[in-house]
Amino acid sequence: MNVAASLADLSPNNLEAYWMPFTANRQFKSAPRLFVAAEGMFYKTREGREILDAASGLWCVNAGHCRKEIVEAVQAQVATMDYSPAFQMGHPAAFELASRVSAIAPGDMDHVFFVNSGSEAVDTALKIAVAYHGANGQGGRFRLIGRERGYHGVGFGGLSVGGIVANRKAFGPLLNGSDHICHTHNLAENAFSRGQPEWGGHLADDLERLVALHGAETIAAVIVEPMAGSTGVLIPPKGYLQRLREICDKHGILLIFDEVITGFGRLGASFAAEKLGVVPDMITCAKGITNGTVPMGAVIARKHVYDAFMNAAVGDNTIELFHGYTYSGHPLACAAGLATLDIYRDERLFERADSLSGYFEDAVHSLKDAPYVIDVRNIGMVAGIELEPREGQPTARAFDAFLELYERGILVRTTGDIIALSPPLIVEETQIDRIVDTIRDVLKTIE
Ligand code: PXG
Repeated sequence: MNVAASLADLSPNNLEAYWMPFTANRQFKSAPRLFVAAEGMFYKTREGREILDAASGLWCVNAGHCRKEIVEAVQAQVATMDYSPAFQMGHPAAFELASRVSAIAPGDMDHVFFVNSGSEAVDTALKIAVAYHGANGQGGRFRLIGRERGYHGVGFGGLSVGGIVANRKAFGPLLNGSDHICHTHNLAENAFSRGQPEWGGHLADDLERLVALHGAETIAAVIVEPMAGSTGVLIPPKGYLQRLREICDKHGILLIFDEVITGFGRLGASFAAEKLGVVPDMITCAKGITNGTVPMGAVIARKHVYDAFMNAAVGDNTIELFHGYTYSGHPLACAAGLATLDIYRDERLFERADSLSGYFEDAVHSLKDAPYVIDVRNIGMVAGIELEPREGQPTARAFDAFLELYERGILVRTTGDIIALSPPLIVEETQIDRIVDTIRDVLKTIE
């Protein structure tokens, strides 16, 4: 294969120019891990080893790798029309994809703004929220509320509402007026919960604290991940999201669900909002919208949000929202998105995820007695296995487990001392067993 041949002579010096994102560059370049091909549930490494993908790449390849229909759709599109201007012009696939996405979104979430990543989706949704209130004559609502241990990408908006200290602390003052409610993670109350924990729904009331502190009339929106992925699979306690919705309604605050990870089947339904029965005002999504094949993200907005902009703009030629990207609704991304949605529908992958989640739950909870395991938690086709940190060296034990699992042919994601599993929704039961058995063996061998 050409790619493999051209990579075969990579020496460490050739790795120097690429400044890798969210990666220990020096560690990586001293012992590189390079993928050169992928198919179905597997990656192939430069050395020719097969690696079982228990992470859907980075939570995005929900239908498995290199799906023929998606590959062919992208190939056909690039040969027909490479690019179409995103502003003041359109192309049919963007309209069709928007209709298809809104059709699987809950309630009246029937307008879709395309972007190119989860970070852009978040910053777009935050801007829409502030401008929405302005359009409704409430320009005093500028505050954006996130949650501790939230991850909303790496733009300044997403960082400001995000709650991961390592991501924030190097970047100076963030957005004025951003604040955070408390997170819901509590091992003392909820360790080894299966599905949504019983304890913690009341933590949504922390939003009332911020309303009392700042005044509701200054708050534009609250953004949360229905299930927080990046900080280690934090599952919403029962009643928590419902309560957030009630408090937002009471105070006229928009509720945004960041479904970059939970969108497109991960929890066993189109969106977490659908699965958990709470309709936000906006959903941000990315990743699984194109099965990770071409970068794309989107903001899905309820009718009242879109209508506010249409009604406020004076004159038919007025641009209603001064926002967008050169590559919003890129033809290749739209082609990939349409082919991806076809696969999700035709193979009933969201339903498959739902019906497989019980088997997955039993399998991951069998790790309860494995060395160092202090919690196992799961929802849909996601699980978090939390390890006791090594004394004085937080994250080191999980990173060692990650490296050893890779040596044994399994790709997982680790964050802090948590191993996160989110396999493609086509995963077989025997592959789930192999993932879990290998984790158990690895935990017996690492310190
Ligand atoms: N919001 C959420 C909830 C995310 O999970 C983003 C926004 C940003 O998306 P982009 O496309 O800008 O990266 C994300 C991304 C991990 C991991 O290991 C998670 C993400 C990305 C990479 C790694 O948990 N989530």
